Amino acid sequence: MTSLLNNRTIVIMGVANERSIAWGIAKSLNEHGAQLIFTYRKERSRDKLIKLLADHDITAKTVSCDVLDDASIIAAFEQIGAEVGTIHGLVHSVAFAEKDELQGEYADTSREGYIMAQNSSAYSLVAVAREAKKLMTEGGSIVTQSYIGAERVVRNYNVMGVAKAALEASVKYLAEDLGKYGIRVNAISAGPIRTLAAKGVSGFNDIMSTIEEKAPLRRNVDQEEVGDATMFLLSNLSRGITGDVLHVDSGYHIMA
Ligand code: NDP
Ligand code: N5H
Repeated sequence: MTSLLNNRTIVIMGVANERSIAWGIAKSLNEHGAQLIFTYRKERSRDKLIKLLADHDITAKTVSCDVLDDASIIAAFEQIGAEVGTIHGLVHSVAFAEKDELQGEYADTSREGYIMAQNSSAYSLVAVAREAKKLMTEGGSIVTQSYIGAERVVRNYNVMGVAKAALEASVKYLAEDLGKYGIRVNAISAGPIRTLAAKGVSGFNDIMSTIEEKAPLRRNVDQEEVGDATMFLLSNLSRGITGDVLHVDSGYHIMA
């Protein structure tokens, strides 16, 4: 395997279990020589992470971070700074919306549900980018995870679509702010992948079938494909790319 990320330290947020997109990313970054640090919210996620790391012979620190809490974010990045000094990359693979908001009409979204989705899924990128920047003293690359529901109306995605639209706009504004420090900010827009967050959400199976029927590649994507594309955006190979959204979706987004 190549060493595209040798001597790069990268923070990964959002591994809940082996199915997480963030875990697919972790495997790719590890294969390419990166030193990894993980943040988690729930103790259950930390326990899963520790087992996954042991099973894959990866040595990495795990740090607690709830993206709804500024003090927790600041403490997490202070701890990361104390451990490693400089970081070169950040993977933001975190989102949350209450289940009731992910069905029925968007018009029925509650104020609390709207704020929760925006806070967890969009503002969280702004807050963590600000802290990560302090540790990116040699430049860096930040990558977040979006979905086509940011661009078009996808049934049931509702409040999360509006949060992802804010996330993608934040990618552009952050790219402009951080570009002068040699820090790039991009998003991946992944096709549907069966993960814990996707579990039990209405319409997920139908959307997977639609991709098999309509996407140019006539198949769904997996965590490894998103992992490799994220690795590219974190590596020097993508050094001229910032403020962009790269679709890893079997080409589905080009179809009418
Ligand atoms: P997972 O359930 O594996 O990951 C979601 C993660 O979000 C969990 O690790 C969870 O941590 C974390 N999280 C939620 N709220 C918080 C919080 N307040 N603070 C810290 N962490 C939090 O699902 P995915 O891998 O599917 O999701 C990762 C990203 O990919 C999300 O942004 C999602 O929108 C996006 N995406 C997913 C697609 C899919 O089809 N699966 C398609 C396109 C984009 P914990 O459990 O510890 O709280
Ligand atoms: C059109 C669709 C299907 C319908 C909408 C799904 C939206 C999913 C996104 C959010 C992140 C799911 C979510 O927050 C679920 C929670 O209410 C309940 N689950 C949890 O709390 C679990 C335990 C934890 C781990 O989850 C989180 N989030 O912390 C979209 C799909 C085709 C694609 C998809 C699933 C996109 C996406 O953004 O994830």
